[in-house]
Amino acid sequence: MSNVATQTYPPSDDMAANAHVNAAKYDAMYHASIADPEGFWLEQAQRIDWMKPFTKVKDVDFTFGQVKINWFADGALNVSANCIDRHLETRGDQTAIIWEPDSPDEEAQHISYRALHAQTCKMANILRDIGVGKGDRVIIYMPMIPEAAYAMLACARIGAIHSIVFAGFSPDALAARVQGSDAKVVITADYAPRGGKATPLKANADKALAGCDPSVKCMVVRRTGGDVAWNDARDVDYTALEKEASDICAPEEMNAEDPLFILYTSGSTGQPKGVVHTSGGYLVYAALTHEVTFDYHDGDVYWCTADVGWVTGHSYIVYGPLANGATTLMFEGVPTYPDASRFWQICEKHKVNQFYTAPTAIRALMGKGRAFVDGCDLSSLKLLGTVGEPINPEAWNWYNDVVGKGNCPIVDTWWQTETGGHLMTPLPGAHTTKPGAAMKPFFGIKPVVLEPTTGAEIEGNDVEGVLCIADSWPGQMRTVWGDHERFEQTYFSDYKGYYFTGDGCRRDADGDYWITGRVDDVINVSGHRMGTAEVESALVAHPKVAEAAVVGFPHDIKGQGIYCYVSLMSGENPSEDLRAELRNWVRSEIGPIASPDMIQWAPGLPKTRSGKIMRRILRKIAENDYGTLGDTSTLAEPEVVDDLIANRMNR
Ligand code: 6R9
Repeated sequence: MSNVATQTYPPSDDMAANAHVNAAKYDAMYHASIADPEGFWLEQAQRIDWMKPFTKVKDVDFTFGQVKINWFADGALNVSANCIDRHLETRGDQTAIIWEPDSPDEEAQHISYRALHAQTCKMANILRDIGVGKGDRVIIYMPMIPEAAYAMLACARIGAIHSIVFAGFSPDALAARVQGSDAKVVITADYAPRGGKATPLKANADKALAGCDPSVKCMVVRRTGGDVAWNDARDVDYTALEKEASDICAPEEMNAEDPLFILYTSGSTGQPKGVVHTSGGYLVYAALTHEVTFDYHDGDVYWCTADVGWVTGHSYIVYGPLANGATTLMFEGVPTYPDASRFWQICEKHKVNQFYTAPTAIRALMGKGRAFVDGCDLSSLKLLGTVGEPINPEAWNWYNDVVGKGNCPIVDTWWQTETGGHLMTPLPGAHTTKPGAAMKPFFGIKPVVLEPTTGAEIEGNDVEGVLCIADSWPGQMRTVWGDHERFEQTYFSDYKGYYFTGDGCRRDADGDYWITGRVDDVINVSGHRMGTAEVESALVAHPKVAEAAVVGFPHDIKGQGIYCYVSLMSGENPSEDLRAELRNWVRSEIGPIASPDMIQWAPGLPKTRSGKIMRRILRKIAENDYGTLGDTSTLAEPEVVDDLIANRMNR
């Protein structure tokens, strides 16, 4: 991807005049946030309601071996009360959530803040009744229905820690997360309608729970009313109980540093990590970034197309928008059902003002042609956002021209599950954008570019290296659930004294930032993070597979595709049937998002003499760029490379 902008886009006069933050204000606020973080965040923390005020803003140590991150640590609050109760007096009848179902023939719902309060309290009371209390873990495995938001907010209300598992994950992946977080309850739905098909979520949960502690309860929301198996001793019928449940539930007083949620995400090694976010700092950061990045104003209708199974859904469908008293749209379906105009139909129908999606969706829709967009009235749109992976300039330009008609600033927001909210993004009233650039650090963020091998800080502009952050911000993850050592090892050991993002970046001649992609063994498939090690361990769990190595390769729509090199057990023969079997195997071990795009039979894998797989070489072959393999003389068996090149699949 090129990272030099041919054309740049300054803020419109209207944006510069009316946005929350213009260029001068950004400079002043950014400077203040770096010069005096305590003063800056003390002031910003006033945007939420505290049950007990804090006396200390920040208590942080990034030193490897003694990493601690605390914000507003002796304050107390309740996140659900901040997202709901405090809005009741001023905007009780305002729509909090617009819910758009999978099928356009089903009616959309408008849920007011008052109704959101009642529904959240009911869910909270039902959870309490089945024994969930402060600090207990609750797994949420749900379609994109309002009850998913009620479940999140209900947990927050009673101080339970939620952990959402994307509904596209397999029973095995669900079971691993139930066990890893030692959850008391799984909240699910009978079925998850998506793109006209219905995933049997309850049946998946049944499979997962068969391998978990028998005390784990399963609470079921009736979404379609379809048939499900029922275990009276374990299953709880939410839809039946909801009718009788009380709609009043006092919010629990929570410490600022009490965990709000755990979200499992892929790393470069082994099992997914449980990223832990806490209450006070996370909410302040999600709310501030939501308001400033999207330039959200009272009365706007805001839509983020993510799923609540990902961090984007946490921060920018639920917590950030609701803390700001916004109207946030939740969509159950997919961009191409019933056809490729669905996103734009929804924008027209609900008069969406800010629209936030992923480059992979933009590329897929771009491929369907502009007629699907042109048929819709998109005049309500004021701003467009992207997240999840680097956006290629072609997709950026299409988004800008065809969707935004040249009138909507594009905010390319770079951040991670670990960061809780945006770390780098242009601000619409302040910054000239460049297609493909994440541009500027958000308030309080000190990005540094390091030389990858020495870790020395690279000063000046027009430089490239690994991206680290020099100091903490309130939305930062606090630990890995149950494994603080792994937290320090993953993020603070490679480059001492810094938070290591795992991304590479370039600071251009103007001092603007471009994210160049992961520098570790994490690949980004359709904006979803996937550890290559996870796919490898799924493959080698198959009885016919001896060894596997997985790398990413450039994919037109997905950004990166999954390329697998597989060595079979001796006596096993490669075949198309076996290929299909392995593909299905990985889908059932992890989920459809991990489905291999290419499986190459590899009689041998290139290894160093010490037995380490040379991924650099495998990446080159998968990229069909084997002319520049570099030095292969340290390989134990250089001839395996010739075989892999001869039989490469991506030509
Ligand atoms: C929010 C989210 C994080 C990784 C991150 C980076 C990539 C996200 C990006 C981007 C370039 C952007 N990424 N946004 N790369 N430009 N605007 O996506 O979280 O699922 O944890 O993924 O995604 O590589 O490190 P998560």
